[in-house]
Amino acid sequence: MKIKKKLFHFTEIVVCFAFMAVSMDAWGQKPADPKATKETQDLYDRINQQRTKGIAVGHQDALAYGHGWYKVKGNSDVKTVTGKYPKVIGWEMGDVELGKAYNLDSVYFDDMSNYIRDTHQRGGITTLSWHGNNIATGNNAWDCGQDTVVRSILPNGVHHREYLGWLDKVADFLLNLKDHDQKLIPVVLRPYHEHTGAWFWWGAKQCSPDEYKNLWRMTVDYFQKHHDIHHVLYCYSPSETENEAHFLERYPGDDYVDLVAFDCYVPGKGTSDDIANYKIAMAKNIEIITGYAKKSGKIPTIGETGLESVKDPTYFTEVVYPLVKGKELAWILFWRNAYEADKPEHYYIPFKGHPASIDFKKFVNKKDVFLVK
Ligand code: BMA
Repeated sequence: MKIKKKLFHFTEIVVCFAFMAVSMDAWGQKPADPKATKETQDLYDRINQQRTKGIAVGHQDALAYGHGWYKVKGNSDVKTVTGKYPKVIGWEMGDVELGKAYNLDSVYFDDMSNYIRDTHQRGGITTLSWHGNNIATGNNAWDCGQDTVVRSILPNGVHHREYLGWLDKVADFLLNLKDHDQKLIPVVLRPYHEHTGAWFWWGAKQCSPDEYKNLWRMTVDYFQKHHDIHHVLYCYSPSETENEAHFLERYPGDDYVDLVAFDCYVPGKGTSDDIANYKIAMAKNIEIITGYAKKSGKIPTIGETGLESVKDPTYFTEVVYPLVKGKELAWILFWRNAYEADKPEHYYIPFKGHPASIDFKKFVNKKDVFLVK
């Protein structure tokens, strides 16, 4: 009897360890790139731990400009309101492929590299998007009138060679991101985003699922094999999708992705009906990405979101927080606070004195919401 009891305990322990091993494995624990640098593995671990502690707050272009200001050293609209910096900062590389000194929103790439270094030193995380131009027409990323651009970029396409030249420029920028010890700063790249929509040349009406997957794989392979870039984690971020099958329709594969995300904004003018629809869309898409994350071991995060002009003064605590609380999402990135005089209403984080700033402070003071000093 006694012996039997002991055996039972032993079996229990074995089963328990086996279960732990399987569940740990399911969370990946490793970047998809087998040659990822140690710093990249560290970043991956930090992001993976972040999601278990709570959600980090991100803001696009946070250090370069904000509502009513441009290039003021040490400034950030998040900091003015809360006293701290966003833990995640998004940057945009559009126009780097043309060899320009500044991006499509007039942020100098040299400044961007310095801001990325500052963020890294502060223990923050950098995520990069790329609204690359339409190589076939010479217009911007939003020129989506053709359904042949992606095909023309892929191997044997008429623009293939020229496009590799564009990727070289992106690679140069990535390889220039170094800390004070000349070590490459690991970053999260979120290329060809919102592709389930049809407003960019890589969108759902502009290329087939296979063409999209091949574009993604070609880009990652070129960075890793031709440029030896191993300090990048890749984030797959469609716009809203209907279900997991839709989410995965253009997914390039687990070997090419580290984080799974989606972009979703409050639609229309931000009325209460629009906010109600946003809540439904957010809840559904959070379920899709966290569900897939659990199966695949990828890290779930919110690629882009926001309510333009933050018209609802309790948007952060009453709308966002209940949606993200306890969902194990690594971060939520709010879109930019434009500085341009002709875009006074284009902002997603309240600035000092804004009616939603008190609510934003309450949001960031929650114990499971994170900024950095
Ligand atoms: C859009 C707007 C544009 C901007 C672009 C790329 O959502 O904010 O004004 O140029 O993103 O950052």
